[in-house]
Amino acid sequence: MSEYETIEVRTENRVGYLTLNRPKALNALNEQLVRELAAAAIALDGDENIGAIVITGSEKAFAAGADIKEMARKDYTDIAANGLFEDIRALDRLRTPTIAAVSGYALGGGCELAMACDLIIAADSATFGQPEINLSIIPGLGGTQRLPRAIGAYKAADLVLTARTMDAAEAERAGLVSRVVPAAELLSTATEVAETIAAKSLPAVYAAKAALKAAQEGSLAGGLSFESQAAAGTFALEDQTEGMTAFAEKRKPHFQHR
Ligand code: CO8
Repeated sequence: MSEYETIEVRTENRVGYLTLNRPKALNALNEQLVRELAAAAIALDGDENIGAIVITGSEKAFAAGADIKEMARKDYTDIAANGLFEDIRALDRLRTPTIAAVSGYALGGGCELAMACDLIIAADSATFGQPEINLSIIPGLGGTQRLPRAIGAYKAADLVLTARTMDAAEAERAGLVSRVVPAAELLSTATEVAETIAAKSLPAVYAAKAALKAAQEGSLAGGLSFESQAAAGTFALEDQTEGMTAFAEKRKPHFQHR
């Protein structure tokens, strides 16, 4: 029996797959799901044989938000004192690249979960939005911070303040989505992207991800300084020698992830 009730976990070809599995609630995030997702992601991140993590849902819903029925009972003091879904921050600390493979609804906490990943690959059926304002709450899992960084202040304000949603094509034009593919090709494309990343030198990928994250978080000067240190660090890798030797010898590199 799986140790998790609300997600499914499998691994194949150096890729870990985490599938949200609360179909009756359109994969709405509850405390148990977020806790299980974080625990499974941390376990995959600690496995040297895993080079990329795919997070996905069902055809109808990546995740239709936080679980409104569970949240309805909470008041300010509950959330201020105990937090809510704080385990989701674990995704920010992963060294391994994460890919959200989004089909159907990615709303509220679902959109925020996708944005907590490094890449977002969307089916042409995907719908993104932050409709929290309709419930008289606001995004609380990163939406007001990551959406403006991804799509710009004015488009983000449109989504967060009016609750309107974007289809996959608009989300791609706006820069929220890495690639849009026909729904039937979503998982095969996410797998191809994940396996491509997982075949690279793992420590070089860690360095690239860390430098990309620095671009989201700090000043340009701080980010450039971080990048130059991280880039210098990749020259300490055995895989750097192998990668450059293989290029000169016109062959494929054999990375040892060292
Ligand atoms: N929470 C709980 N249950 C849900 C949710 C949800 N977010 N979304 C759907 N469901 C349930 C429905 O209640 C329904 O259950 P039942 O069959 O028992 O009635 C089942 O899933 C199927 O849903 P629908 O019948 O509504 O399916 P439709 O295809 O008609 O509609 C929609 C799909 C448009 C996605 C619709 O379900 C919807 O609008 N859902 C809510 C979307 C939403 O508002 N999301 C934002 C939630 S708030 C949030 O995410 C805040 C995060 C930050 C909190 C942190 C604070 C600190």
